[in-house]
Amino acid sequence: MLRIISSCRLIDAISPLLLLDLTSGSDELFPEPDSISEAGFSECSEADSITDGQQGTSVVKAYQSSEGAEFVNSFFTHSRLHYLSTWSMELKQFTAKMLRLVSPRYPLLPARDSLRGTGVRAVVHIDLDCFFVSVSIRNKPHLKGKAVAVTHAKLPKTGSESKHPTTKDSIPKHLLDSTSDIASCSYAARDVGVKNGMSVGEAIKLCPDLIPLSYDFEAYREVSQCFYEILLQYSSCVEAVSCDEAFIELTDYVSGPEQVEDLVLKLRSEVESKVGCTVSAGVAHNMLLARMCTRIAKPNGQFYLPLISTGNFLESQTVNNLPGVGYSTTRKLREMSIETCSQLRTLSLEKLQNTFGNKTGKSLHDFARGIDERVLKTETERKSVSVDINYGIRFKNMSEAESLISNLATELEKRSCDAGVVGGTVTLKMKIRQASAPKETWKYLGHGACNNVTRSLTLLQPTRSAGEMTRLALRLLKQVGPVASDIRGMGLQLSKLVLPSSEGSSLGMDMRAFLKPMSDQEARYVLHI
Ligand code: DCP
Ligand code: MG
Ligand code: MG
Repeated sequence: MLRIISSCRLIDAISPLLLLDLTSGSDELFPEPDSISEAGFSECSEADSITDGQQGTSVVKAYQSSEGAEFVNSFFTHSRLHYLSTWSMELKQFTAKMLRLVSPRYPLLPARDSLRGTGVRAVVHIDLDCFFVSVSIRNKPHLKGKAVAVTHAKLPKTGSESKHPTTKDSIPKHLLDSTSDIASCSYAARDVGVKNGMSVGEAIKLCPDLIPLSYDFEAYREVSQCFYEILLQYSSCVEAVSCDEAFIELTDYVSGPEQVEDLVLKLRSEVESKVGCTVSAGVAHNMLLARMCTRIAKPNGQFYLPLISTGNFLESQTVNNLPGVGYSTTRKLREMSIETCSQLRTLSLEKLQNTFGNKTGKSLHDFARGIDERVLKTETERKSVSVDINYGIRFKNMSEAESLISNLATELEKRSCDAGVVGGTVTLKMKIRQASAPKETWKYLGHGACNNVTRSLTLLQPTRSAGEMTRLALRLLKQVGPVASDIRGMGLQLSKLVLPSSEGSSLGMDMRAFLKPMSDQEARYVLHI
């Protein structure tokens, strides 16, 4: 039987259709992993434009060689995608390390008593509700339940919430035109159609009372850390996904569905009481279904899907609810008249693989049937270090592109040093305006429709020297030979990572993470346990 539990409601035996109605709204609930990749070279990468959408008042201005280093600095200080990808990597490393060092608060049950004995898993996907907003309003109780959004846009001042415009006609035109995006919005804002990732202009038309809040990156990082510290006390099998999202496996800690639900309820209340933000969870027998269940559980709820109800559950799901199915896959499937998982099941594996390639085709085939054999990834291995900018690039000539490459290489050297690695392959990534795309992008200083071009060189000796990486990247730039004014984004990446030879490059990366001295934060956590 399907069941929703939230802190204020418990609904038994509810129909899947009704469940979907309860949660309709955002389709950004499960951003595909690459939509928060710092590279931003994904379908929805326009998200990192650091602007309030008004010419001349953007936080980061167009690149100029004379201010190249400051540009790069300023870009990364304001880029939320940069923070998100950095945190995600740090939290993966923290989780992997702590899992080796500490035991969770709850003892494993003997195999015959635990769910493991039954062969059915209890996988939990957990995600904080409107994370940036929740953190920002923790100490602002008067904003609870209101339509609030976190954005760079300079809407009427925070703190004067009662004074800001209440009708569409009284909103200044520049705000209605603002292309700045909304990183996170409250559920009250979602009720009137506002979504994460929407432009402020669009959002304010739907919700003239929208209350803007600025970013508080330090607080987000702090809350994430605390969130993970709590998760690690519930299981020795935790996969960090992002700053507000993780999988935890409870198979060895519970003997049946009721126990799972109780433990998840306990975990959620602990998160809420310790970090002051609500969290939702999906529980199922595999990662795919657990993730899909969280969507239904939101906000501030949990949703448990018994194995026996899987078929019914999938009947009601549209293909874009499947993790990893983004805009272009959904569109391609729609062209084939496929909108739901049950329709997807009518396509043969062969047909799917011919259309989408072997890997994606197989995933689509399995996911449509609720099949997912993945186990949680508790170890992490860093594969690359990169620096990418896809905002504010409007070069007048090639020497500006060359100067950005040199500044990116300096930043890449710094990041590689921080990560303690050198790399054998240097890759230059570029976003180049598509011939049909207008020169003036819809989003001020955004990248618009682009072709992504990457070129790599592999070295005999691994490096992280800014000078050497610049030299190689300039060679690659010459190979591509783009028109300077068509370049809209540039990135440098170092891969085939090894330890610098003085530290013994025979060790694997995760072994290295283990040997690294504990940070204060990690030590605090271990002591706390
Ligand atoms: N985020 C962002 N830009 C993206 C994706 C995410 O700024 N492209 C940030 C803002 C979100 C946070 O990461 O608050 C977590 O992302 P979620 O997808 O979990 O979105 P929310 O937590 O805001 O909402 P939900 O309740 O749907 O999880
Ligand atoms: Mg979230
Ligand atoms: Mg999330």
